[in-house]
Amino acid sequence: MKNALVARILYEVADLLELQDVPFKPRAYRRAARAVEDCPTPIEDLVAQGRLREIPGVGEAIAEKIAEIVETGRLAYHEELKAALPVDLHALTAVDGVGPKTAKLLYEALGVRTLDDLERVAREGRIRTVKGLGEKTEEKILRGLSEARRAERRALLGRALPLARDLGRRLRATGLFSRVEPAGSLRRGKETVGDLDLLAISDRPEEAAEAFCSLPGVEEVLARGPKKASVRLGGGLQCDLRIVPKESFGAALQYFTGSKEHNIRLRERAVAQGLKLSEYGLFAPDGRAVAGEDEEGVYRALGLAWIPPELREDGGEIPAAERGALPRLVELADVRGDLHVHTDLSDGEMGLREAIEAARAQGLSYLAVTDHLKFAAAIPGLTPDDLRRQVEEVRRLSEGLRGFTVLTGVEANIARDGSVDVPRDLLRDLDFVIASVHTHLRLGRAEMTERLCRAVEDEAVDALGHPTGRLLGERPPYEADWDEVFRRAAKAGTAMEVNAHPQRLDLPGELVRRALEFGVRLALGTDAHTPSQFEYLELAVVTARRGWATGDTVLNTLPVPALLAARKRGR
Ligand code: DGT
Ligand code: CA
Ligand code: CA
Ligand code: ZN
Repeated sequence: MKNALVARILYEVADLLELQDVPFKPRAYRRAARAVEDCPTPIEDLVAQGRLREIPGVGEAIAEKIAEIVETGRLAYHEELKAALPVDLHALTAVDGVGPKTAKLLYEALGVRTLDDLERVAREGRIRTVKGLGEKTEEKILRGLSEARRAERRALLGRALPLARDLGRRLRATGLFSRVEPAGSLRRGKETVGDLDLLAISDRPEEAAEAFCSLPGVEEVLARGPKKASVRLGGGLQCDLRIVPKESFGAALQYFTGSKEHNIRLRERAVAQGLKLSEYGLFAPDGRAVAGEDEEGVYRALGLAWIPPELREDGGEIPAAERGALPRLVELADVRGDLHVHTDLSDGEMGLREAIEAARAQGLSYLAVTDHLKFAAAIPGLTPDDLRRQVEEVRRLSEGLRGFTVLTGVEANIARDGSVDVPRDLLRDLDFVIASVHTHLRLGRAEMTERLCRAVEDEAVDALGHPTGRLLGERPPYEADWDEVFRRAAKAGTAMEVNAHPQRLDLPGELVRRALEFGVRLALGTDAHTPSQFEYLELAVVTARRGWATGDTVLNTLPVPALLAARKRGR
């Protein structure tokens, strides 16, 4: 799968064009880059099938360029543009506070080409000496650097999952494997993964390893053997494949799923029972295998219910499994609707009808249109009049639909003082109101806490959108007293969103768990801006599961009438 490579080059082209003050084109390249990045189908398949034009934002010119990248691994046009600014723009602009313009200034004034260079000049206090930049920028860059460093080494779950699925499909198609399953942090649904771990059974392990090492997208073979093979994929991510015998598959799956902390606890438990647990099986003192072929058997022999991988973080899951008190976690199939969707009336890339079709294709029976309200002249968003027209259109359209409901809604902004800009006269017509922070992200802890509390206590607000504001690999969560926010949200009856965007996954799993302890309910939202982004829903579900969420804590497992009644404003 070469989507990451293609997206990266297109993003750089956009940045480079922008630096030359070329109008319109940067936006077009960026849009195409985002669509390729978000596209769960391998881009090389679309090229081969002549289907590139199906991707939103990809016209003839960009389609040709994508084909060139897929075929040759590079783009001549990109290299021409790059001659003027020979720096690692992709890595540099991943740092919060560094856009293309800043990268250019830093290159011209200080010769910054790489993240290492950037870190050096920032630490030496030289960024503030550059004309046009200042102490504030320097501080922001220093803060952003550590996040970007972490991201450099880890991949977003939302990008890694389709990649791993594609590899799995290709391996199965060789006919050399009787089983291929994801393991590691990927299987646990961790928000970022250090590498992809795959586990397989094969009768012909030598050939199987060979097939793995020659998959498209493999850039370098790090190890090749009949038990373990390791490759580096384009984009830098490593993938480990372990081939194990059928009789120890369950033990290996358990072992390589981890987490390490969970495994340590489990091994201690085995030892206490006079057993030995390893990746090969669970063994009695006489060497007899007690379990190993399937994972359930391993847990059962240790006196435990099978533990969903998302819970295997040594967070009390083992005692709960012992008592038979594991929660029945929410599942993708339980979710009936999407509570956060953007259309082309604000900054989305799809029309309302397209959104409905895509949501239906995901098996959903409703969605809430939650376009942005305009809060700054330069940012796309709805005026109150636009919103009024949209409400009417949604009502009209919804009447003609069978088996699908479109809810009206809005994503409002939380001002610095915690007030929310929903047009109050429209409130009765809005089925679902999300309020999110989009400005003044760096307030002190006390001020941010009060701001969020005031917003969740607003009678108009049904859910707090992407509550912590984190952008994985780019910026940390806001400073806030989350216990206080959850306590007051629970009291007010306001839900917390679990935003499914791969870079957000917000609330994060740990905070989902905390919020649930306070009795807060969850609203899962894809934040989809394009049709293919409805597939992100799974990521919100996995994140909620990591927070021990059951189906009844999630608003959108409810059918529409029950959902409307369960909202704060329905009570
Ligand atoms: P990652 O790749 O950093 O996102 O995290 P993981 O959890 O996928 O870690 P990884 O790839 O190093 O190893 C995969 C699993 O193998 C890990 O979750 C648990 C198991 N494992 C690896 N090393 C050890 C170890 O030293 N002790 C134990 N008990 N388990 C280990
Ligand atoms: Ca791993
Ligand atoms: Ca690994
Ligand atoms: Zn949104």
